[in-house]
Amino acid sequence: MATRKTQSKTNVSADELKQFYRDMLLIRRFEEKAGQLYGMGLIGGFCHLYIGQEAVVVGLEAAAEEGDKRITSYRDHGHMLACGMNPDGVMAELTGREGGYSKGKGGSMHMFSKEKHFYGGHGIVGAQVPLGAGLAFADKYKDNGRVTFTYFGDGAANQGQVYETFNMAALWKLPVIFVIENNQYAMGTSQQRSTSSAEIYMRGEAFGIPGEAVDGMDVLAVKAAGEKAVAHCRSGEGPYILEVKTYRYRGHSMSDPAKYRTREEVQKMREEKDAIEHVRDLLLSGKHASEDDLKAIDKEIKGIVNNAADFAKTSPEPALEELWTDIYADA
Ligand SMILES: Cc1ncc(C[n+]2csc(CCOP(=O)(O)OP(=O)(O)O)c2C)c(N)n1
Ligand SMILES: [Mg+2]
Repeated sequence: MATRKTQSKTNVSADELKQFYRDMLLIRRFEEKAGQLYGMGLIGGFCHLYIGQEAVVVGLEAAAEEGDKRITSYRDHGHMLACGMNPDGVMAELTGREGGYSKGKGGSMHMFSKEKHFYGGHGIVGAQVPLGAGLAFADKYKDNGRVTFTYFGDGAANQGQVYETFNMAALWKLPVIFVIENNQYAMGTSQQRSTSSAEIYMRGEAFGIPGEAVDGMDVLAVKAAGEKAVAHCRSGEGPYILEVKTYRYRGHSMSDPAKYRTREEVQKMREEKDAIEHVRDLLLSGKHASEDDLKAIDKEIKGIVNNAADFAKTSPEPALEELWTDIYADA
């Protein structure tokens, strides 16, 4: 049984380190902008920000190959940006405009990209887990060597359908990586209050699924663990569980009063564990980049995010006729 707890390191080039910095910063700045637009009343409905968790998707995308699939929950903007979806289209979907990924009719939790193999955006907690196994089943059937990253939270990990999925995925040796993004909270409920065993990565033992816990604030450790999981799945050995220990800095959603944890707890994480600061330090201390190099990246990202916000404000609202498209009934 290969269940264990590691904090692995990997050797990366200066260019890759810069790319990690850039990709994580894009998510952070995009989410900050989304938060601002929400505050201005330009985004309606639910909006769950990913700030703090950036190293999870950026590290795992670095372990993925073209054609691999990903599916996640409602906290999904980071996953979309990390797999290369266009920030303009994501932001315009948040504001409910025609130029959005779902033509302005889906919003934050309902975006998809066939081109980037991104299968959503799911608002029902845990629902994406069996769907992710289904995607992997199709790949196994086609024998195409692809792997599916199925992301879900620590709260979702207590759901029954997750274990029905583990059973079938193990039985059929499906090429699926179950990525548990353990940010320590499910809405306002801490892991200590909701979860009998803190070692969620061991939850596959009964099914013979190996699991591993990873420091999710360290993008290099996430990438290394991702590569191991991908190699396991691609070799036909079946599913793998990665419990990625992370933290969200913002509330559960934009309407969260955040009374269940102290400001000091959040501040401590930001100061001591921030994933972007970690890579920034590695770049500067290793002399792989100068302050000016990083400023140039910051400026480039600011430009991309400002353009996305402009696009999201100026793209028109969907036409009335769009009410009758993309629906099951024949209008
Ligand atoms: C089946 C179902 N039950 C309850 C909810 C309400 N709900 C939305 S998010 C959430 C918490 C999920 O926490 P976690 O899985 O840890 O993900 P995180 O929000 O931390 O990313 C709950 C209970 C829901 N959307 N679906
Ligand atoms: Mg959680």
